[in-house]
Amino acid sequence: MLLEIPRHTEIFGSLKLHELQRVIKLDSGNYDAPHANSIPRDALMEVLRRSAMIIPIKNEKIHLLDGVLRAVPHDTTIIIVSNSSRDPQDRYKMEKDVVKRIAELTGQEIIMIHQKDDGLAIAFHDIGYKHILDDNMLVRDGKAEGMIIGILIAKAIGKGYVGFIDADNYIPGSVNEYVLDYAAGFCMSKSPYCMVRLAWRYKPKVIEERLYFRKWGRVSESTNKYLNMLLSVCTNFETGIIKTGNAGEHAMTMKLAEILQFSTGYSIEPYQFVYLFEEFGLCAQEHSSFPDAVKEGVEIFQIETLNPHIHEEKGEEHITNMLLASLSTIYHSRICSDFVREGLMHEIEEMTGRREMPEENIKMPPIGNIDADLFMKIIESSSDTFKWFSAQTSSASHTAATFDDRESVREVMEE
Ligand SMILES: Nc1nc2c(ncn2[C@@H]2O[C@H](COP(=O)(O)OP(=O)(O)O)[C@@H](O)[C@H]2O)c(=O)[nH]1
Ligand SMILES: [Mg+2]
Repeated sequence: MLLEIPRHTEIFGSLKLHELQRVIKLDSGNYDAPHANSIPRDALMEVLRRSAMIIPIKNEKIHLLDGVLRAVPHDTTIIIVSNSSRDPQDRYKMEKDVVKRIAELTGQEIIMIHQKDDGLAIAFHDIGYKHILDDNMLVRDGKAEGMIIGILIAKAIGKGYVGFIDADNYIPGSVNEYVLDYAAGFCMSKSPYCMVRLAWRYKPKVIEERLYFRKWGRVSESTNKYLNMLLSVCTNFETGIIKTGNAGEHAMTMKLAEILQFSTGYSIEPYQFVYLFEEFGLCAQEHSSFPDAVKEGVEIFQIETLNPHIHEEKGEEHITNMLLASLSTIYHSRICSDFVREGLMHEIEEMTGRREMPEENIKMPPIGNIDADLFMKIIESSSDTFKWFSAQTSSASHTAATFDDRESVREVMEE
């Protein structure tokens, strides 16, 4: 793959924020271009083998999930965390049927679990991570909560990289590109603490019966503006470098995933920036709980995809809620200044007609100290919905963790 070399990089404490890079060519063979980042095919494949793609899903069209599953490269493990309804129609069962068929046809390793599984709640309870549980002692609703489950499973099966793919994507070819873009980002990184965030070249919409290739949506525009303002005020140098504040499609090294704090629901993505600013920005370094990351540095790549992004339109209320959650996460940051807060308040007033900032989003601490093998063992023994499809001939590698009871895997395939 050939990618532009970023012309500019913002350095903020231990953070390296690279400017948006465009994909010049998706498959460039092994051509070593003098004025671009050239990533050889083999290097991409090696990263894919050590990656898991996590698909959070809640009541999406089954056709869309089917397309997404077919698009993820074979050597990457897929982890589906579903919060879909089970009653009156059991949508999880429908999802499981599709997954089973694809796994049997393709031999790809696919793991799936339901977010509201009692056994999952028991696992979180027993390993002492109750921050993710609700008042009923089940895992709380929310996309972030689903993502954390996926990260822990990926850790247990020894993956070094995790990426996230939404289940409501209409273009399988785009999904295939996202996975390769993630791998390219990791290949460019000089630090083991690395995040890759994608920006769409276009997000097409039908306007007056014509397809209009829109560049930015309302939520991204506003979130990016205030994240840039937060950064500018901290460094005293104005910047517009952040273009991926709400990037649902993003990936990170397991080392970075282990030290991130998470914010609930849809606020998870913008909060990743806020948290990284707080933890690794200028003022925070001396007191960091993660001296290794401070020393190595945290690198963030932003890649503009070649393919357009077409996903399910979820309506105005969804957009407003997502924007409120994003802005609130910036407002409540401990490094947010009065100047930025005033701007945020004004934005919210324009949007809702009320001068009222939503409450602070729930935060969940880093998962680095969790014994992921134990977590997985508890799930395997007490979960009703956990399924692990893996053909014995699959080339997927389980590098760090191996399981005594791989028998159960075979059982699943024979079911
Ligand atoms: N596991 C899980 N996934 C969720 C939840 N809520 C949303 N999702 C999924 O998260 C992905 C992104 O959500 P979506 O509503 O499309 O948000 P948007 O694309 O950012 O507007 C989709 O695949 C959703 O089905 C949840 O509570 N749990
Ligand atoms: Mg979506």
